[in-house]
Amino acid sequence: MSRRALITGITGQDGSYMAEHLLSQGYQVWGLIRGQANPRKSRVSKLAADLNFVNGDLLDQASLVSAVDKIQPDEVYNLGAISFVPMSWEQAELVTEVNGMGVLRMLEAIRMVSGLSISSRPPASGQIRFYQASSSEMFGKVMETPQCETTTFHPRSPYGVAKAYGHYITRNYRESFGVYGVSGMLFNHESPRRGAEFVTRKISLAVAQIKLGLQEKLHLGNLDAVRDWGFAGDYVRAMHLMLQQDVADDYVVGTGQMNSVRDAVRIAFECVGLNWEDHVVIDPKLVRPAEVETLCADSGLARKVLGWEPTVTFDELMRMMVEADLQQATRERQFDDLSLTGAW
Ligand code: NDP
Ligand code: GDR
Repeated sequence: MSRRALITGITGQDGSYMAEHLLSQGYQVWGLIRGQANPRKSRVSKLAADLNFVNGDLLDQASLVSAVDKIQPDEVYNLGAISFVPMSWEQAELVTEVNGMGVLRMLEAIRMVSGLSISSRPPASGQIRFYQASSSEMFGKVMETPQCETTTFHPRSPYGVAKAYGHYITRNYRESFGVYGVSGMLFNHESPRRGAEFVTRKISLAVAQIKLGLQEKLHLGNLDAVRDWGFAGDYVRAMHLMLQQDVADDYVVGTGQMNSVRDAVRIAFECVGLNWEDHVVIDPKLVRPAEVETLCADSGLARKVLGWEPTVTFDELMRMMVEADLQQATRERQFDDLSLTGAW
């Protein structure tokens, strides 16, 4: 019988790639859907006819118990979160509820459905395996470069603090109840499916618009911020591999390559033969109250134990995103031109 997986955050970037990856591995895949008419459900359901959905919300304990009980998954991937860091200064309590307490609620759902307690340890096999989407934002103000599994956390936003809670509670349920729970400390990963609010996609969308003459300027904040950016399709493979190990452990995942926002802008504009300095405007309102200046992953453990390697360089990633947005913008402009001329 095929294995069953439950994904929270299925309508997001990672959830969609994860669903595709698991379907390609022969899994039955269920996505947790929030809200009574989630507009992003139809987008992800177009990926594959055989995706299944279940209603639920990381804010609602009973809905998670019900979903886990109904599906009886072999693996749970907890990718649901409010993932845009600046939102966490504006709605700190909500972000903490979803990104921190939501992890506890999902672990509790697994514990209850599995009948685990302090006095009742799980069987060696057949238990539900749990993946938590931890983040390099937990490292924040970095204590050492590159960052590995033992690097001290110093989160710089309510988002990072909530993720640190989710990280530690996952480890604690592993130690307290024997839950097979792992945290992937993933560094920034992007794709043409990235939300438009994140800097790489904001850049690729703007470059496409500027190239077609539909926009003139791109407003950005801190160009000096340095990140370790990879391709989301590579990172869901790492998540899956983490749950296939005999012993649950936590892993850092990133490329080990550092690039600045300025590098991202330069590469993206070069893709369409434009000079970024003619178009980028610095807007102090976009600078964060407490910035994470530099991040770089030491993924030695993931490479050694999981055999994981990234396949897409930063240049290739930016090019992939710009080309996708240029194609989309060109299609939309043709559509607009046709409707203006009444050609159909
Ligand atoms: P997205 O922002 O693209 O997706 C977030 C998902 O979370 C959406 O499907 C959203 O669903 C869902 N969600 C939001 N609130 C709730 C809730 N209350 N209950 C259930 N689901 C909810 O994020 P990514 O795909 O980029 O990231 C996936 C996970 O990985 C997140 O936890 C993120 O914090 C973490 N992460 C991401 C990294 C990256 O670089 N992408 C790096 C490190 C960690 P809805 O349609 O209902 O809004
Ligand atoms: P990040 O991603 O906060 O690292 O979190 P984001 O792309 O938002 O920012 C990266 C860096 O770019 C700088 N920056 C700008 N960022 C945005 N969004 N918009 C701008 O105009 C802009 N100008 C400069 C930022 O200051 C920052 O330094 C992502 C999310 O996916 C998290 O959920 C995840 O946990 C981490 O990556 C790892």
